Amino acid sequence: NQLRTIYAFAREMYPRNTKTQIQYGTAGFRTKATMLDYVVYRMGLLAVLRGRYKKACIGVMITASHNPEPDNGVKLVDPMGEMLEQSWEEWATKIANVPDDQLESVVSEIVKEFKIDNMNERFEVYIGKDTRPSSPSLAEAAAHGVRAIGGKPMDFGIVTTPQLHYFVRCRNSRNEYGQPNEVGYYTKLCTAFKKLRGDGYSNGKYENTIVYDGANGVGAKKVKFLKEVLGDALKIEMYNDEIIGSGKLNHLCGADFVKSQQKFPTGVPNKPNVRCCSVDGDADRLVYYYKDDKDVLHLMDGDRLATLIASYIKEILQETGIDLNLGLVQTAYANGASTEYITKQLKVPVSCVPTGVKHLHHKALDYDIGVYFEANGHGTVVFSKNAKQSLKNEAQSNRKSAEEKRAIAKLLDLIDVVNEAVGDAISDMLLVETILHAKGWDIQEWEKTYEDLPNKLLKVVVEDRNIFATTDAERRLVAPEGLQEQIDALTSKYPKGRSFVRPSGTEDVVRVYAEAASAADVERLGAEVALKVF
Ligand code: NG1
Ligand code: ZN
Repeated sequence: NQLRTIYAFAREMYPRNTKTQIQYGTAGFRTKATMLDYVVYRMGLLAVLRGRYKKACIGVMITASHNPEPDNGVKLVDPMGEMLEQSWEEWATKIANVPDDQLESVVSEIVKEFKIDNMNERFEVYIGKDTRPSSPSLAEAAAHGVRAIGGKPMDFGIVTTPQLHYFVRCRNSRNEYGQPNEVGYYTKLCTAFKKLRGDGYSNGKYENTIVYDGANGVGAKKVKFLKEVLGDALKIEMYNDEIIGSGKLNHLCGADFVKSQQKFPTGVPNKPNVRCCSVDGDADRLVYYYKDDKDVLHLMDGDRLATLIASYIKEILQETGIDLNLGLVQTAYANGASTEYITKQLKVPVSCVPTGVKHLHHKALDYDIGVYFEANGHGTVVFSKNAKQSLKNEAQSNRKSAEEKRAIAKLLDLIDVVNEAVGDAISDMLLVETILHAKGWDIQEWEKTYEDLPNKLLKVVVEDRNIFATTDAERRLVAPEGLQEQIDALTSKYPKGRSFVRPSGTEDVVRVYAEAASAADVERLGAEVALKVF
């Protein structure tokens, strides 16, 4: 009976009137918003099935992050607030692409495959959306899908992607992680932030004001609340907070624009040497930057966030006298200088994994404390149960000196500033501000820790990007045959030369990354490798 409802509903309200195939990639489904109604409805169905299988609350987020305003997308959030488990991505792709009259049979197939025997249980599905004009009707489609198969949709309205991940995690942790709502989120993060900051809001070269670019999206909307909760503890000067439907979402501003164009965003006052930050359209990425007296942009991207955070955690860990292993996870896009700095100077182990947050997150869980960031500014810190437990135990222990106990308390507060579920621009900003404050640094001091190698990221449009296959965390090609040897020959000509080629998981292009000791060399190396790919 339930199956019949699903089908009838689909045919009437969300028919699949296209032949175009769509794929659940690293960022879920993402395309023109007008193409997504039926896909999102079906993700509502899948979320309930996943929830019954995991016996947990699942999330559905409607967003296309840094894409232009007419695009939209949908992704599912797993019980601990992580990205959907990879093996289910194939089911997502399958259920999204079958004709309407095969929906029933795919649902039955999933039920059978995963031996789902609790089809009458009504788990909650948490739904969130960004500020795109197309988001409300898509969130409604998700809720319809959830209801059609007997689940319980709960719509949180406009929230950042990381907020929705956080709510799902709280819900499934029996509220041990925090309260699954916005008040709970701001309270947890801001209480810890203020405690760490103490009474002295400025310190050394650190000034208590940050210029914030909200990308005309949810990151702007949400920072208004944050400002209220923080009060004087951090002065946030917000720009790019245009209203919904202005068409300006991510337009010439936001974290993706600043990082990929290496340009100062429009809409932000161009004052020299001022600490600025930008978030992206769903507030899960963050970059810092400033312009110098000569109008040159200095960018602190995800690699810089990672090294700053890891170095600070290492410092406090030493003060606690507790032996926990700390590690950093990067992708091949991390600047070689950052990897060298963190391994050789900070002596923190680094692992490299394929592109995609799920890979970074997964690897970070191998450490007691795992810091991970993509160069584009998406990342967070994860703390193992063991780490949290030993910190809590030692905080009470007689063996620890007063000084060590202070460090332990500091680290425990720092954990509460972090959204461990997923990379979170708001939480990451509070974390960076905490560290700069503690160190008494301005952004220039931060920049001095190491010097980035000149680098170049190019897109090459090819006939079929699927012929490119990689290995070694995407750092080497295994197909087409012979191409890797040619790349090796080119890179060996340049001091500190490094280059790799991989098919994009989100666009129909092949990406070429190049890095070398000088700007002139990197231009040459990038162009030479791109020509081989073309
Ligand atoms: P692809 O298109 O697979 O390179 C891009 C980003 C990733 C990640 C995903 C998901 C680069 C080079 N790649 O992946 O870091 O953020 O999008 O949004 O920035
Ligand atoms: Zn994003």
